[in-house]
Amino acid sequence: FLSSGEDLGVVAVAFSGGQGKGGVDAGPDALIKAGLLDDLKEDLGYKLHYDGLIHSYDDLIPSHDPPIDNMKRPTACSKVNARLHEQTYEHASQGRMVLTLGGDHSIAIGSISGVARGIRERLGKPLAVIWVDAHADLNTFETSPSGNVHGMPVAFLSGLCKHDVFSWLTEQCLIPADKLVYIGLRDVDRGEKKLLRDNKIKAFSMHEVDRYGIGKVVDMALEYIGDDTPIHLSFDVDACDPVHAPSTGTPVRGGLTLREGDYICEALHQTGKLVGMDLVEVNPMILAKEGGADTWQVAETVRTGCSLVRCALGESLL
Ligand code: B3U
Ligand code: MN
Ligand code: MN
Repeated sequence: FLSSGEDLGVVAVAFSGGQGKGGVDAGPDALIKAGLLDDLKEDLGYKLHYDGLIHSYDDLIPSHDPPIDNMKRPTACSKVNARLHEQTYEHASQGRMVLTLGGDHSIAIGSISGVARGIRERLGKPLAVIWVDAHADLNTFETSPSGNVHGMPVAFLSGLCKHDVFSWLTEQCLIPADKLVYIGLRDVDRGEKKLLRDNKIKAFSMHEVDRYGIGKVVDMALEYIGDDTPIHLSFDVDACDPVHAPSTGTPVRGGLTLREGDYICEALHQTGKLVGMDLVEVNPMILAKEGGADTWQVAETVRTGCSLVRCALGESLL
């Protein structure tokens, strides 16, 4: 599906407005400082298309941004994602694999919609999304208990929820509900459970990971999506167990081991169908803020994030 396997578009997004905790905007800088992009270039041989910037889109963020219909910071979330959409769309329409480093998970609204539009225009196909997360991020503005947009991206991306705030999300940006698969869920709100059931969305929670093992789960996910569909991997680092990724806004116990996370990424790389990836919710500041500063835990989380991306881009191929 890619015009050349070696071309990689990279967008670094320092955005935290999809939730209330500061620090997740420092995620991309931490990942890049740890050498992630150098590894992709030097070890894995990618030709990087990266503007060298960590985008905070300050020009798009209003000083006053009151809630609309329970959505917090709606204007910032919409404008930042609309700009990011253009960036990932540009890479995808050139036939590049697109890597987006967040930032909180609300940025998947822009990153995935841009890749989806690029793929639709280039190949006439929908984009499939594998969403690896402790949370379903499927709340609508009506079901959300928090009003945080990082808990809503899948509802907007699938078209299950529409709102004027995101009116720029046109039909060709959307992910059909039957091309969406979750892995790693273990903290799903009641309203989200109903949406999952009513729309028959495929989800492999940690229960299924325990029951079948990660190898079988990924096989089943791929079989469900089908052979002819390009895939975007949206990886929330909180899918991994807090042992491996403690420095994130909403850690949930009982998550993926480091190897299970890396395995998902490796297996998706091996399909040759991966056209986009997000790595989000690395928050290098959160533990310091909450009084448990531990540089080792931050380093461990960053190391996990880097490992996931390298595996998705082919690191463990022998
Ligand atoms: N489901 C809750 C909590 C949450 C979602 N995503 C994260 N936390 N990281 C919500 O706010 O929608
Ligand atoms: Mn998430
Ligand atoms: Mn999450």
